[in-house]
Amino acid sequence: MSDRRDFIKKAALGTIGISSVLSCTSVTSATAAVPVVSSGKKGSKPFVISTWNHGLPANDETWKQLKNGKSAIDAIEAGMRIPEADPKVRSVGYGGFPDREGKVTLDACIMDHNSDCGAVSFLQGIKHPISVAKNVMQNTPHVMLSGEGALQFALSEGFKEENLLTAEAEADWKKWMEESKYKPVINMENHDTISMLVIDKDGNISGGCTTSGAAWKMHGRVGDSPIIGAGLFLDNEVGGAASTGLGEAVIRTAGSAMVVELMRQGKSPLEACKEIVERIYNKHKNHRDMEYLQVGFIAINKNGEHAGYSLRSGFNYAITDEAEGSRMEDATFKMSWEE
Ligand code: SD4
Repeated sequence: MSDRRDFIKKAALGTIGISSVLSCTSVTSATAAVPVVSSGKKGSKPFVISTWNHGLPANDETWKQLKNGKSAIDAIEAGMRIPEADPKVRSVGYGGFPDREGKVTLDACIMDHNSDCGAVSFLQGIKHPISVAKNVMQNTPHVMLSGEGALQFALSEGFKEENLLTAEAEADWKKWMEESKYKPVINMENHDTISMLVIDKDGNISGGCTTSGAAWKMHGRVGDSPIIGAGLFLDNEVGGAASTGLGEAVIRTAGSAMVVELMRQGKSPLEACKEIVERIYNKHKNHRDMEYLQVGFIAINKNGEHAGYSLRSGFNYAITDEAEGSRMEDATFKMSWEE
């Protein structure tokens, strides 16, 4: 256990190369050391927000598509395909870390302003789960398809089956197998889902989420990201929320749905994210997951106010609007990794 704790602490301090903590804080402008309180900001329309550094190129693509008159759903899909296709992004799509058996298994969902939604979970061999999720929404009577059924559906829709395990990810998996003796390692640097929320020019809210989930997970494990209400939720009358981090904790607390409900009751996006992170902390402070627990939320409301808040330090998100273009913001957080 102590080895793992040391590993997590080192990761939080930015001493491990593959750490998203490292990559995120290093790119985040001059404010890296001091978290920015992000609340009460009135965004213009359209407005795009997404998790982590890989959110920047995704936001840019989504923004371009919105400006070209594409629907928010098509724009979200186009944006999320960027990190899905990038082998350097080790937590989404092609190049994502595999599970314990060396299989890359993917989760994704998408939701529009009419509360229509689609999702895929435990999907293998298809590089763009966000697109399959969109097709589930648009071309089936269902919300979620999983595993072999999701793959068969994707193939029937013309998607191509391909190997998603890159040589680099395979090498990391083999190394992990040696050192960790097949135990799961769940912590921040293995948790870099991209979740995105969009307000279109008409003020309508949509969102999406795509991930390879927790690295080295058990085969068959599905996280929060494809689950409407956990990894993503929106109500066009109120706002939207999406998560990143340990999916088990977010599922246990219906995280994103709860953030939206708190906004419905009048909380700001920051207040709502903070309250749910506090709730997750309270439910987990004596739980076996606590030593490596990290969760973060992004949220927007109908006024275009936005926020990001996480349990522990190191979470950031990309925002894009007309006035300032695309940039990163550090989320405020409850506690450091040392606490
Ligand atoms: C999961 N929540 O599968 C996802 C992973 C993640 O940032 O969010 N990474 O548990």
